[in-house]
Amino acid sequence: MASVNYALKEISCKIVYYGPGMCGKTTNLQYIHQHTMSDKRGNMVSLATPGERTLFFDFLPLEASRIHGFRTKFQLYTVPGQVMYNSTRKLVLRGVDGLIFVCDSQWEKMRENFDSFRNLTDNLASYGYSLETTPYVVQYNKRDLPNIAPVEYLQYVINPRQVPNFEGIAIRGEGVFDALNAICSLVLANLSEKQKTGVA
Ligand SMILES: Nc1nc2c(ncn2[C@@H]2O[C@H](COP(=O)(O)OP(=O)(O)OP(=O)(O)O)[C@@H](O)[C@H]2O)c(=O)[nH]1
Ligand SMILES: [Mg+2]
Repeated sequence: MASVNYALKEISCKIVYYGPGMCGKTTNLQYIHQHTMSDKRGNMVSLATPGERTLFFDFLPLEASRIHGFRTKFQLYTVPGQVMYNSTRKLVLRGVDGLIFVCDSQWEKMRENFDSFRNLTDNLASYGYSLETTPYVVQYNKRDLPNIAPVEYLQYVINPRQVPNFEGIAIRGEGVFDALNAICSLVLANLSEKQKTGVA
């Protein structure tokens, strides 16, 4: 969970990109890395197979502006989408503060999207977390491809809770910062609410 260091006046939050294999999670992080001022980010660490599939995770630390005098840091992670790496996905979720669920918009990926979303729910539950209490947004990626489902359909299948959703073309950066900004705001609002009620 988010850590607040009063001595250093620093808040640190963990954001995880989740979704099926090849939906574009790593591509989101690469775009953010390439389009963030170097003094606002650390190095991106990617542990990938030779075929560029995420093997363990990607990691990118970012620094946002000060809020009430506190330096705000976001640690961005991706999970490996391949079904066989579930124990790693579970590990990456530990201590998550907010999620971006990345969907592959292509019709033929619908089952994988759905299974990945269910897998996310199960893995959160193994820590006693849930999507009721963990802020998340949805990014419908690959909107540039020809065989894609309409957003209304994706909303029906993946997003019955109607959380904020964004169309994305991560290879061109479309929808990448929209989704990131939205989840960062939700995470900070959630943290502030928890502090007020004394939960955090
Ligand atoms: N056409 C298109 N291709 C995309 C888009 N986003 C990502 N890709 C491509 O999809 C492939 C997989 O992207 P990754 O970002 O590696 O996918 P991932 O979700 O990290 O996959 P895993 O690490 O296996 O879970 C790459 O070839 C990307 O260039 C997009 O918006 N449109
Ligand atoms: Mg990846």
